[in-house]
Amino acid sequence: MPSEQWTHPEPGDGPAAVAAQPSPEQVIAGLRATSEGGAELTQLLTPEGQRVPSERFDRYVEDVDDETLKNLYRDMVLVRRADREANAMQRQGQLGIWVPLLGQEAAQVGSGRALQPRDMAFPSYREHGVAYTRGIDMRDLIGIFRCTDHSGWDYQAHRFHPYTIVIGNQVLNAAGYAMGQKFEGKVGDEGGEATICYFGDGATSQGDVHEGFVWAAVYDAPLVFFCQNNQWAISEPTERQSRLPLYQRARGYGFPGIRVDGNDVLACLAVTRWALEECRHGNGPVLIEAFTYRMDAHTTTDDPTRYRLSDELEEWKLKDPIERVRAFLARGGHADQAFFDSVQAEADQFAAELRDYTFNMPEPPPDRVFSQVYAEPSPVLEAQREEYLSYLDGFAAAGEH
Ligand SMILES: Cc1ncc(C[n+]2csc(CCOP(=O)(O)OP(=O)(O)O)c2C)c(N)n1
Ligand SMILES: [Mg+2]
Repeated sequence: MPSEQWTHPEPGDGPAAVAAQPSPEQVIAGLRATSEGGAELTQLLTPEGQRVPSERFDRYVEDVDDETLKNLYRDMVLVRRADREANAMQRQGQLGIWVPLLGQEAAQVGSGRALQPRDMAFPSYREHGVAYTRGIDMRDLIGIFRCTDHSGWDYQAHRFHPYTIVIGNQVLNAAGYAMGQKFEGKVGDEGGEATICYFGDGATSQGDVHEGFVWAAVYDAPLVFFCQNNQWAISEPTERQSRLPLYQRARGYGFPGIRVDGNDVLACLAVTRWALEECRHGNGPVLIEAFTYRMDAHTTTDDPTRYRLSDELEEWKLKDPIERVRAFLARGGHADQAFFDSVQAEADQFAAELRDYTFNMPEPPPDRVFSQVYAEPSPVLEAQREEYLSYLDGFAAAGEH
């Protein structure tokens, strides 16, 4: 049955909603369409851990020796372990919400490790792995999800902007920032600066993303648009975003687009290095579509069993980003069991520290919202602060009687 006939029901169990549900056959037909990246997928490491030579991209990972690859493996294991710990902490009532990155470790670590310290990154809300590569302590990140912080890091120091929840909005910010880099003459040679902007497949339907594409294109801004196509925008599949592969959209704006295997850390590193190099030299922007899969729920408030079959997840488990590096390292004798055990032990320790910190995180005073909005206090804000504090005092006084 053609996919045009698919509709997605509003929440509810009425007959109309049930009739609108795709049949398992329709879902399986869609599965075939979305689980393969197609011939255009750039891949350097197969899901089985075989190295695939690439005439175009091998030169971008020439320096990746056994030690570097082991470090990339370690990065991904640590980030996944922290992600799983945070997910569990939300279930235990310690976090208000968590946004899992499970399955997207290679896209995030590979692209994040391609950046130079001077480059700027604009994330959405799932980029914990990129944050880690920018030197942000996971403990500083967790406050957002415990609702004690809006953003726990100095974005200038880390060259990593605060998380953006409004879908696609950061693309405009990144386009403006990258135009600034261009205007200030920070582009033109090997030492040039570039910006990378992360967003999802669903975000490509937002006006902000299109506007960002247009501005960046016509000003040749040094901007790498890094779209993590994890196949889902909450419950909406990619067929509801685009009739053609997302990377091909770049052509309509006049810049190159490329699809990379987002579960292949080596390919993500190589392709992002290439794209950044293009940007540094003034040949930006570039769109990268990292073809990957969100293996967990959209957030801890979501239940993916309502809208997708577990077959899909099972299929993507065979393409796990960590397992293929492990297979490559083990098969080639580049790493032994002691190495894998030590990484696991380190990851457990990393998670334990995150848990310990979260449980003992100091609660900010209630008037903090007034002290961290503007650089300078103002009489109006000060009056509001006083009013709020005396309002809270009213509860304390009432409790005494
Ligand atoms: C402007 C706006 N509209 C709607 C939402 C609600 N919302 C939050 S996440 C999301 C889906 C985003 O999907 P995608 O861009 O694929 O990113 P992913 O979550 O898969 O990483 C939506 C619609 C929002 N945050 N902002
Ligand atoms: Mg998505």
